[in-house]
Amino acid sequence: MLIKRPRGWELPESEATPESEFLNRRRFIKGAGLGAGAIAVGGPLLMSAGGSAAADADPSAGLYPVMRNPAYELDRDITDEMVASTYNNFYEFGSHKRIARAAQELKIRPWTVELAGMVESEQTVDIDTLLGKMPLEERLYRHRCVEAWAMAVPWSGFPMKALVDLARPLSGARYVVMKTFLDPDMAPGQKQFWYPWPYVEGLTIEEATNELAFLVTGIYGKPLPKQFGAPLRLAVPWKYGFKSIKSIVRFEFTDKRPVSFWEEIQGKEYGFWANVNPEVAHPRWSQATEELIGTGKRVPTKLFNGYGEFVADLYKGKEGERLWA
Ligand SMILES: Nc1nc2c(c(=O)[nH]1)N[C@H]1C(S)=C(S)[C@@H](COP(=O)(O)O)O[C@H]1N2
Ligand SMILES: [Mo]
Repeated sequence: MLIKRPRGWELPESEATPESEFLNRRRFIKGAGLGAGAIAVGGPLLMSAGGSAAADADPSAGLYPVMRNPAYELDRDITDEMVASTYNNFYEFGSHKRIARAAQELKIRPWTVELAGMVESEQTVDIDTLLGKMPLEERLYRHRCVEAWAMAVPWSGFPMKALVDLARPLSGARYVVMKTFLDPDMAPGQKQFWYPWPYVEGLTIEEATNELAFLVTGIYGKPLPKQFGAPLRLAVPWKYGFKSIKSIVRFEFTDKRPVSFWEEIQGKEYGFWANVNPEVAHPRWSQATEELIGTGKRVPTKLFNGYGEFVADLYKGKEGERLWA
């Protein structure tokens, strides 16, 4: 009722708002004194997909929506917002898909991010300061879970390269290790002592600075709902979904390859590289096709999840390694 306007993902590609007009409209909205609150209230109340309707206003709400970068095209429809928002993997809140409600317990402010290890000087950055510095944009990305389901969503965020530049790694650094928060009282899944909490993931510096590596802060034109890994999660769409770590509190630069969460639990099934490949089966199922959640459709899986043109060169000369899953 406040501002009736279609948002980017509600339009067919061909009708997407040209940049200039988009910016003018944002200026108009700001000028008219309608702040973040107005825009957030206009959207569907998916924050409360989990019930706790008092969904504390996210202080970053005024930053969204952000302009779409048209470089990343989809070959499928965007997944319905309610479907994507209620089908998540976030083991900190349960080892099944319906964790959206439980995940509302995640406290996302105050939130700081450490840039540590082999860097010129270690820093701890407040998330809202970080958001103010980083070049926010929207990207349509596919996401392919190793369990053979997939979605396609409009993430908002910034290239991971911008964060690596902010961190100023030393020349000897070869990997970036990322960690999720550790707070078993808030996230009951972390009381399951047989998992090696906190969740850890890693990329090489070359992967982290590849243009596709994206740090996500929003989705569907709004701040990231908690179940997606607010306030900061990774999206590396050419790799299986478990690499895309949620709710990150620390980036550590190192010269040693880390052992990631799933690799530690079951190294035979989940490796470090975990690039999508339809021809390399998981030990317990085929990776040839994937289910597009919410549609009842299965489609063929693509090498590198269809992103080979961006990332295949990263793996030249590494053919002897276990590059796939
Ligand atoms: N901290 C953390 N990050 C995580 C996970 C998790 O359980 N905990 N699950 C991973 C897996 S297996 C997938 S498929 C994606 C799911 O992201 P989505 O819920 O936004 O679709 O998050 C990944 N990141
Ligand atoms: Mo996954």
